[in-house]
Amino acid sequence: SHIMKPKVIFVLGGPGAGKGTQCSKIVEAYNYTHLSAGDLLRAERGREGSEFGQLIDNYIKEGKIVPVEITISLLRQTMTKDQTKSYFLIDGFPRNEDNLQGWNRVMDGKADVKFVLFFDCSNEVCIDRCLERGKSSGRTDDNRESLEKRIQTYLNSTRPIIEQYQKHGKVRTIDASRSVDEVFADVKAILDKEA
Ligand code: UP5
Ligand code: MG
Repeated sequence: SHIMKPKVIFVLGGPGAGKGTQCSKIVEAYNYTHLSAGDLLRAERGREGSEFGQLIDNYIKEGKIVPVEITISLLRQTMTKDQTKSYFLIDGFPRNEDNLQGWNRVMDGKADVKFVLFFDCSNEVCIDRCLERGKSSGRTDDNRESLEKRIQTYLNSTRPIIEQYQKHGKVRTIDASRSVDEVFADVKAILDKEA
C-alpha cells in the first residue's frame, strides 16, 4: 500500500502572537490537524504517572525549552496515531537548535516541511495579550516574571531558527499585531496559494 508522507507547516512567533488562535481557524477551514507542542507538554505534565511532569513544570515556568527527546516523542506519537491524517500544523516548534536537530534526527525523510508560518508581533503586544489572558487562563507562565523569560528565550533561541528557514526561502511572515480576522485573511491567502 501507499502511505503519503505527512506534510507539515511549522507555526512560529512570540508568546501570545496568536499561533493557537490562528491554528484553530485554519483547522475549521482546511484539512489540517493542529498539534501544539506547548499543549502536548502541558498535557504530559498533568498525566498521572508521567516521569517528566516536574521537569516540564519547571521549564515552562522558567520559559525554558524542554529537551527535545520529550517533545519529539509526544509529537511523533500524536502524528502516527491516526494514519489517515497527513497534513499537520506544528505550533510552537522548533524553538531552538536542539529542537531543530532533534526533528532532523527523528523525522528526516519521514515528513515534508513545506514552510514556516511566522506570526510577527512586537514584544509589547505579545506581553499585553498574555497578561490579559493570564487573568483567566490558569497558565503558570502568563505572569510578568515568566513572560520576561519567555520573550528572552524567543529572541535568543527561536528567532535564529526562523532566520535559518528564512535563508532557505521557507518563511511566510504575517503581521500578527492586527485583528484576528485581518491576520486570518493573510493566512488564507498563503494557504490557498501553496498549501
Ligand atoms: N489573541 C490572539 N490573537 C489576537 C489578535 N489578533 N488580536 C488580539 N488578541 C489576540 O493568543 C494569546 C492571547 O491573545 C489569547 O488570549 C488570544 O485570545 C489573544 P494565542 O493564540 O494563545 O497565542 P499563542 O501564540 O498560541 O500564545 P502561547 O502563549 O501559546 O505561545 P507560547 O509560544 O509562549 O506558548 P506555548 O504553549 O507554545 O509554549 C509554552 C512553553 O512550553 C514554552 O515557553 C516552553 O517552556 C514550553 N515548550 C517547549 O519547551 N518546547 C516546545 O516545543 C513548545 C513549548
Ligand atoms: Mg499557543
